[in-house]
Amino acid sequence: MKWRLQEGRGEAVYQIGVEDNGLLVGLSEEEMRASLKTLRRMAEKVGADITILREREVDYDSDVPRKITEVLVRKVPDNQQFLDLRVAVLGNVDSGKSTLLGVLTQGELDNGRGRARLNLFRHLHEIQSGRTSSISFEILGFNSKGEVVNYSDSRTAEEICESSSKMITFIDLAGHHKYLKTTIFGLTSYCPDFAMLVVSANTGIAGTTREHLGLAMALKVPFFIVVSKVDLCSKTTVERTVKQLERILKQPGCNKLPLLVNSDDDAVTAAQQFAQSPNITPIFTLSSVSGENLDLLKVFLNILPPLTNSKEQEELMQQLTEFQVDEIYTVPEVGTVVGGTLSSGICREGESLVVGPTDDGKFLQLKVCSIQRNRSACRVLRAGQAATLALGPFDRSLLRKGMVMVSPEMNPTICSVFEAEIVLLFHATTFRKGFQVTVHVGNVRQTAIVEKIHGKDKLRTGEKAVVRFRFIKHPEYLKIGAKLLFREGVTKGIGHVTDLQAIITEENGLEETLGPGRLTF
Ligand SMILES: Nc1nc2c(ncn2[C@@H]2O[C@H](COP(=O)(O)OP(=O)(O)OP(=O)(O)O)[C@@H](O)[C@H]2O)c(=O)[nH]1
Ligand SMILES: [Mg+2]
Repeated sequence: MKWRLQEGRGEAVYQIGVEDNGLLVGLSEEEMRASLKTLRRMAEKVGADITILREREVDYDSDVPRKITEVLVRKVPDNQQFLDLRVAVLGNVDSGKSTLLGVLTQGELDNGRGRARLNLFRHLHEIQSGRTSSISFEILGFNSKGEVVNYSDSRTAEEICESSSKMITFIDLAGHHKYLKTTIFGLTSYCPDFAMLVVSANTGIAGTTREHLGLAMALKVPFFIVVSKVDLCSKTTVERTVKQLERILKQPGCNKLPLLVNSDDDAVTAAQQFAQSPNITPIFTLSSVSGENLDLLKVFLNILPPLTNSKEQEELMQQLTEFQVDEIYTVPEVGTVVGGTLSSGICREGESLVVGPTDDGKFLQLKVCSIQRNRSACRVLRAGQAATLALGPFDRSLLRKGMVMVSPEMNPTICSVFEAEIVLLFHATTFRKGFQVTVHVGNVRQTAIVEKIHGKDKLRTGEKAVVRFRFIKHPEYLKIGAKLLFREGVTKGIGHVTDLQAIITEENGLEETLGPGRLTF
């Protein structure tokens, strides 16, 4: 059990009544009771809790009924406060994203006129217009028994963290086309484990839905779908929307296997299969006003495991520290604070790091004074975790989004010029040299100019090529292999970084050199 918990990063599902060779023999009631007792004792020994997920009867040659029981065993790893998952929320404007998050995280149903989302809005203009424009984070906890922990019984985020053994951070994004830049930033920079696409039952696939679906697929973020507002329309309309979704998902370009969730049992199956094969796309149909089927989504979220396994996680933690700066604030009496994600290594309170690149390609020294996760203090941050770091008196004006904070020994490569293998997804006319696009790579977002298209003078929709880009403002920290997305008006493309023209900074003798021997400019 210890090993399985470690392998599953703190979670394991046991099937009782299934033989090692997969034969579903089932157990009689008495045998089951004894087995569960043993399992409970084992769990107690390693400090884990168990929850029964579901029971089913099996057809086995026997007079007494025999059952199979699936049990979730959960233990928060000793070096961690809770299990942690990030879910980005996508979907067209007004599809009900913020409302659903409001209902999940506050524990009170919506009135259909936007009451539930009020707690999530950050700006006055959002309250007035009812539209999300920036990125906000909402937390939903589950305790070790699989019960929801949210603001309905906790007053602060700190209390929620304390009582939870699993924590889901939702990244609420904007649906309106006008805020697409911010939405893409949310999807590329916060490294979500999953995306939840919300589609309103009464409108079906409309507005930015297709675009958001395309983004999740292009960035390879496994997603599930929530058809919302089922209280507003007839059963037939809901079915029509589900059918429409299923059709799109099954198309050759998507190649997904839709899985409609109608019962607790389906929700358990969906979570387990989804984790094994991200091609499966669970679909929920629910209402944030009547609360119909909301429980199924909660069952699913409680079981949903992280996709990276413990070995990958371990390897990431062994690497040098690298923190992506996504947000910058000034907090009275604390000073400069940055928000973002630790992409590798670990970061401790009091640690010295360097931040950059600045406009002239430098990295500056700083000290991490304190760390907070979900608004509560935390001494050690581990790879994959999002947090805010207080930097004390460090001058805020020297920072910008897209910078990285790394260990001083890392010697990060920065560049203004890089090459990427791209596919042009859509373009109205032709894509050629001299074209300017907004490039998104992780938390980096900057306008770049197309300097060269290798082997071609122009590119049409659907074509592939290796393209050389030059950032127009300042150098950035990029890594070979990083996923890239670019856009300008209707032009869109995806790809990955294949080579960089590294800039060596002043300390090393100020020169622009070629990449490590591969690049021919
Ligand atoms: N009847 C009904 N109304 C809902 C439901 N979910 C959301 N609404 C209403 O739909 C409207 C839009 O909801 P929002 O949550 O703001 O939509 P959003 O997807 O966050 O929109 P943007 O942030 O602008 O992209 C609000 O008035 C909600 O009260 C639902 O399940 N049933
Ligand atoms: Mg919203």
